[in-house]
Amino acid sequence: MRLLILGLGTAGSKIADDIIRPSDSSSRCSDLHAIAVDNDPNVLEHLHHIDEEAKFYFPKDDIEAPELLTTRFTIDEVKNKLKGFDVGTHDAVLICAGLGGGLVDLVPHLVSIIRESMFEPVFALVTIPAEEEGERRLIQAMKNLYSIRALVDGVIIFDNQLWLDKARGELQETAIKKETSKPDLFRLPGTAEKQSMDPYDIVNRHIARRIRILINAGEIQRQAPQTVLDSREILNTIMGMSFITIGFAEEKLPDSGKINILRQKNETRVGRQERAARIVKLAERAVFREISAYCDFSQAKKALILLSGPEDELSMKGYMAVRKWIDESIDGFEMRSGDNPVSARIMNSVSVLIIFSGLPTVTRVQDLYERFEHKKNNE
Ligand SMILES: Nc1nc2c(ncn2[C@@H]2O[C@H](COP(=O)(O)OP(=O)(O)OP(=O)(O)O)[C@@H](O)[C@H]2O)c(=O)[nH]1
Ligand SMILES: [Mg+2]
Repeated sequence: MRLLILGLGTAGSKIADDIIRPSDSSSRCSDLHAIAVDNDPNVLEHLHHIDEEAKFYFPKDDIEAPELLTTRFTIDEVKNKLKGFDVGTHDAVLICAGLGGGLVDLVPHLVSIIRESMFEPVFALVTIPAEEEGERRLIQAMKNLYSIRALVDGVIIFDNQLWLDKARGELQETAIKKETSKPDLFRLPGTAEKQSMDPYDIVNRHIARRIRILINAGEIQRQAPQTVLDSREILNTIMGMSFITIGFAEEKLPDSGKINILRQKNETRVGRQERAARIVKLAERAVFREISAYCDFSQAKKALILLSGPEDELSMKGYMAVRKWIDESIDGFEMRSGDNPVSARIMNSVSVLIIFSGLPTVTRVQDLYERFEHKKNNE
């Protein structure tokens, strides 16, 4: 898919940078362009994949004072950059931002600039702040969310609370592994290695991984899929569909040394059953545990299922079972699905990605909404 990605603020810029990061497996890189706007020069400096001339520094005070001339000219600079792309260069525009931050306030300006000169649908990818960030940010985030929803063609929601918890868990796990793998002799008490990895970086990787899988779906491949899902179908699933969540679960396959034994096993009835069960389990994990934000997907209007992995591993039986389950679970009648066979040398894992769209709300948003509504009523 050809995407123009606009990263606003620290969260948005970092997510945009991660989405366009070239991957070792992606020789068939699609047409991606990214622009970053932030009020922290240090953040802009450390974006590795976005072109220098696509990074815009926007001082904080200027954003808060829309009447300032400096505000106008920074917006004009971004506008010129956007207008520099030929009509038809992209299939869609994706605006990434952290709700509750400062730069998210630019969304209305930018959407109107985009609508002036482009026909492409505009989507937002937003993060909901974690509880520890305090009530003020949470309330601001809710306001931002509802105003953005009215302006764009769909809002993909990631819950930072859920994903930070997961990221912290992952960091702890690696720390423990490191600790136990070191011989006692070398362990110096009190000098544990400094955790250099920011949990947000892990969260951003999880977010980017989901978007990249979608971007790559339907690209020209050496191995033909049984059911093709192209960019148009992905966009049709999310277009005009309010709140959107993305579930994704992946399982590594045994390394190539074992592949021959695996092949033989694949031919057996037990092997076939195991492969089908793997797909079903991954789908359940994607929906119940590894989803961008928990939601009641029985309220979804549309859904999309995408299987990726080595062709031999993409069990048709498993695929059909997942299709039936999702189709019967959602409220609407539009469900799309497809597979993305990838050579085992490039991707030694199987994954299931599931999109729910047309959600009237998601669990955390509903929770925040009820909490703050109640508070407002008591005031
Ligand atoms: N997923 C993710 N969320 C982030 C990251 N950094 C910040 N956030 C979240 O995004 C929200 C907005 O923060 P920023 O993106 O820094 O906001 P901003 O637009 O740069 O504006 P400031 O508040 O002035 O920094 C925060 O409340 C966090 O919940 C990040 O790297 N990844
Ligand atoms: Mg910031």
